[in-house]
Amino acid sequence: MSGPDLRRAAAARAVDLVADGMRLGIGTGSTANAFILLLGERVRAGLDVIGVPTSEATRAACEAEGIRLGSLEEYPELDLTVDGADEIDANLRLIKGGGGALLREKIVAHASRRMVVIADAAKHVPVLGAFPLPIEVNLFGFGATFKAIQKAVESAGCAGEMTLRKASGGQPYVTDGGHAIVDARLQAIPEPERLSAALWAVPGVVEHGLFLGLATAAILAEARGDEAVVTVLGSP
Ligand code: ABF
Repeated sequence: MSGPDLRRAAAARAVDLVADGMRLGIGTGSTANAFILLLGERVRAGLDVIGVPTSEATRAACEAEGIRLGSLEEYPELDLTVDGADEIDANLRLIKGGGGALLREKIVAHASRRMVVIADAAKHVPVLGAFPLPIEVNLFGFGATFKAIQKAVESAGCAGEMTLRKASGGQPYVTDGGHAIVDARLQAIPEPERLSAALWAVPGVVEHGLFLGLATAAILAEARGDEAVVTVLGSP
């Protein structure tokens, strides 16, 4: 049982939640891509939905599958968002943004009545933070913002190394929104709400990858022998 099989198993359960006429937030990443492929099959079989993509990469993937797309200007309220995550805790708190799409992902999730996370069960953790927390920043005044982020992190009882994310060519990574990302390697985030509030208080921080109170369910797939077993947390 490979990673792609597990992603497909979680995505298949999520596709079953999609009903005709829904306005759907569509996530980013390899698990979300598995969902997009399965959704494309349903659309070609007659399912009528409108998708709002969370990244330019997802827009392209949806277009390739013939999924009708709209925007939050046209559809400010969505029925359901299906997206991946980097970490998920027992309270459905998430770290997202390893793929760099956290700002659009959070805007879309916030506009949705329900947000269902699809993931490999290995991403279900007792405490968030082993995965580096992405923090999206405006590059103006970066030196000052970086220092303020360090202080904010300490004030929330966390510590660790922080680095400006680089693209493969070595230049700073640029998000779809034209911002940079600081990755905070904190190992553990004992109080995610406290860290979230502290980061939001820093003016140059555009958004961070802690998704708190947004996910309503998580569909987690794990291998048992030759089978993918799917567990659902929360109410999908
Ligand atoms: C998006 O893609 C992100 O928020 C998260 O960083 C990543 C998960 O990717 P994958 O599904 O490829 O593991 O959902």
